Amino acid sequence: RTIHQKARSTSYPGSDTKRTFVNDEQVPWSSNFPEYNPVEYTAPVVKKQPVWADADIGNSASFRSISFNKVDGLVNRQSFEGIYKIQERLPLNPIGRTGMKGRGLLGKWGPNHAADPIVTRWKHDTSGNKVIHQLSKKPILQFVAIQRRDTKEWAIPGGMVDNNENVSLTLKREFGEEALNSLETTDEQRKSLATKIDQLFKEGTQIYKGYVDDHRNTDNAWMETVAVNFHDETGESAGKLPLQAGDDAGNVCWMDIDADLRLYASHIVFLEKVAEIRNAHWKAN
Ligand code: RP5
Ligand code: MG
Ligand code: MG
Repeated sequence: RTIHQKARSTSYPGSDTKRTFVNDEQVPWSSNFPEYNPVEYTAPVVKKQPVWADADIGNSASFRSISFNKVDGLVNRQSFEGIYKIQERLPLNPIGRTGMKGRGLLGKWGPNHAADPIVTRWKHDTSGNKVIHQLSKKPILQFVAIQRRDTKEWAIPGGMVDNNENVSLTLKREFGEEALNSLETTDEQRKSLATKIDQLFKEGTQIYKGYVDDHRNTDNAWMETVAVNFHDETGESAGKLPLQAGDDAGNVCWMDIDADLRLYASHIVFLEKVAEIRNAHWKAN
C-alpha cells in the first residue's frame, strides 16, 4: 500500500508545533533511522480528557486499563490494517513514521474510527438528461461534499464513530448533522429528514475500509474509516434532499466527481473507486 503524505505535513492543524521531517524512505518502521526523534504533541483539548478521549499516558492507572488490538468495552481498538505493534506501551501507526508522537488532535491512542457516507446522483441538465463528459464520454456523477470548518478543504461529510455506536448509524448521523444540519431543526423536521435518510441509506456499497491519510495522524494515533456509497439512480430521493451545512461543515453542495478535485485527507481515493464501480466520468482521457 502507499505511504502517507498528509500525515507528514510540517504544520499541524491548530498548533505551532512542527513535525520532525521524515522522508519517503524513512516512513516504514522497518527502515533504519536510529536518530529518529519525533516532536511530541497532544492538543490541550485532548489532554482535558473529554468523553471521546483516552487517558494520558501519565495517568497511569486509566492508561494501563486500555486493551489495544481488541474491542475494549465500548471502544473498537482493532485496526482494519491488522494487528498493530505496541512499543514502549504505545501503539504504532501501521503505515509508519509521521514525525510526531503523542495524539495530536485525536482522542484515542491507536485507531480512531470514522465513517464516510458518499451520497451520489447523476448530473442532469435542465431538460433532465444525464450530462456526458465531452472527453471521457462518460456520465458525470455528483457527490454531496461539505467544506470543513477546520481546514476549509472540501470533503465527504464523515465523522467519528461514537463509543458503542454502530457504523451504519454513524453514516446516517454524520450525513444528517453535516449535510442537512439536523442538529438545528425542529423535532418534526428532524423526523421527516430521518425517514428520508433511512430510505436512502438502506442500501449501500462499501467502497473502502482502512487507514486514512489524515493530517491529524501521529505515530501513536491515526484515523481509519469505513466509506460507503449510497447512490440515487433516479435523482428522486437524495437528489431532492434539502442540503444545509451544519456542525463542523461550513458549506455543502453537489460536486462533480473528477480526478482533478483536491479534497481533504485521502477522500479522492474513495471517489475514484465510486466513479469506477458506477462507470462514471473520472478523467478527461
Ligand atoms: C477523515 O476524518 C475521515 O475520512 C472522516 O471524513 C473524518 C472524520 O473526522 P471529523 O470529520 O469528525 O473531524 O479522516
Ligand atoms: Mg461531524
Ligand atoms: Mg466530520
